[in-house]
Amino acid sequence: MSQSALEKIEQRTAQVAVVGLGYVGLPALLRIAAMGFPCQGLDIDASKVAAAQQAGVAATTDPAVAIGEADVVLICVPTPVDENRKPDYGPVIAAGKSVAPHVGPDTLVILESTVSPGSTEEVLLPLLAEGKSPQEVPMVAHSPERIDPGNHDWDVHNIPRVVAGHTAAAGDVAAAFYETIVDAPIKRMSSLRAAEAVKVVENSFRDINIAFVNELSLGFERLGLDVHEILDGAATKPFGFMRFSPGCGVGGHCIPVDPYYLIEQARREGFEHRFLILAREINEAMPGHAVDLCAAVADEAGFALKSANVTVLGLAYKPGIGDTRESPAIVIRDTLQGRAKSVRTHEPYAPGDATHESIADALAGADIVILATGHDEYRRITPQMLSEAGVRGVVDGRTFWDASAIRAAGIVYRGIGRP
Ligand code: SAJ
Repeated sequence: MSQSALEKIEQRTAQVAVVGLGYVGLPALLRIAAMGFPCQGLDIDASKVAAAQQAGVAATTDPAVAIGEADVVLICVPTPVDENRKPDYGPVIAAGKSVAPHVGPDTLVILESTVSPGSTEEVLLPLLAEGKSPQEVPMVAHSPERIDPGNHDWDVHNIPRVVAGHTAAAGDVAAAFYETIVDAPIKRMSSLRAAEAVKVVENSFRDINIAFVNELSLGFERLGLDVHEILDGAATKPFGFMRFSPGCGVGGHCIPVDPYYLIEQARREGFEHRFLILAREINEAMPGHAVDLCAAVADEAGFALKSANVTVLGLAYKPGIGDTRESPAIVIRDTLQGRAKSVRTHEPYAPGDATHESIADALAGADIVILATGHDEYRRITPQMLSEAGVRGVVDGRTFWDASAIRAAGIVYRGIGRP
C-alpha cells in the first residue's frame, strides 16, 4: 500500500509543489526545500522560474513536471481586485485548472491566497474535482499567507498559521505539513470559510485603523493639532490602544484590496459592510488630500500649483521596497500631472519607474517637493539641500521631516495631520 501523504510529510519525503513564485510562493518554496522536502516551483512567468532556480530550488513553467508527482500542492497566486474594486479570481482559477489534471485522492492542495469566505469551496474545489469521481477528488485545505514584504523579523518560518481542510483528513494533513515547516503555533479552524475569514479580518482591521488616524488627521489640521503628537500621547497608554500612522494613503496588494473580498461576499449575502466601505473611502481620498496640500503650499508661498515644478519622492507603497502596486504615490503623481506645470519622480527601489535616478537631480529646480514614501534614503535630505535646490514648499506625506527646521529655512511646510 503506498505511503499516505501524512506518512510522507512526517518522513519529509512528500513531494511538494508551490504554484506561484512571487513574494509569498518563493519564500515558501525556499523554506520547504530547507526543511528537506523534495520540491518544485511552478509559475507562468519564466523570469520567476529563473529567479527560483538562481535561488537554488527547482522550478518550471510546466504543470505536469511540477505537479505530476506532488503529494502536497501550495497555491500562492495573487488575488487582486479589478478596476471596479471587484475580487478577481482569475489567477486562482488559472492555477486550479493547471493543477487539476495532475492531482488525485492522495494529493493535498492548499490554497494560501487571500480569498473571501467560501471561495476555496466554491471556486477552487470544483476545478480540482472536474471530470473526477468523488473518490478521485484531491484533499483541499486553506491556510492564508501572512507574509509582510520587507519584514525581517517575521517570515514564513516563524509566523503562526491558521489552517482548515474541506474534510477532517485534509485538515489533519495540512496541519501536519505546516507543523514541519513553521516554528510557530498552527491553529486549526473549524472550516475553510473560517480560515478564509481570518485573513480578510486581519487586513480589514488594519485598513479601518489606518482610516481612523487618517480621518483624525483631516480634522486635526483644522483644529491646529498635530495628530502625531496626539497619537504619541495616546500610545503612552499601556493597554487598549494600538498606534497607527496617518499618511498620504494606503497601498499594496493586501490592505487596500482584502476588505473588498469581505465587502463583496457579504453584499452577495445581503449585508452591507458600511464601516469597511467608509474606511476604504477615507483611505482612498488621502492621495487627493496630499495634492490639495500641494496647492495650499503653493498659495502660501505665493504662486499657483499649475505653474509649479513638483517632485514626488517615492513611488512605492511602503518604505524599503520598490513595489508600486496600489501605491498612493502613483495616484499623487498622476493627479499632479493634471494640476502642476511639471512632475518629476524619484524611487530608489525602482529607479526605472521614476524620472530621475538621483535625489539631487530630482530636487533641482523643484518649486514643491512632496514626500510620498518614507524611504530611509530621504532622511538625509536637509532643509539646506531643499533651499539650495530652489524648493519653496514641502508636503510631508509620511510625517518624515522636521517641520520647524524646514520652516526656519524659509520653506513652506505642510504635513498630513499637522498644523
Ligand atoms: N500604512 C499607513 N499607516 C499605518 C500602516 C500602514 O498609512 O499605520 C500604509 C502603508 O504606508 C502602506 C499600506 O498602509 O501604503 C500597507 O502597509 P502595511 O504595513 O500594512 O504593509 P503590507 O501591505 O505589506 O501589509 C502586510 C500584510 N501582510 C499580509 O497581508 C500577509 C498585513 O497583513 C500585515 O499586517 C502588514 O504587512 C504588516 O503588519 O506589516
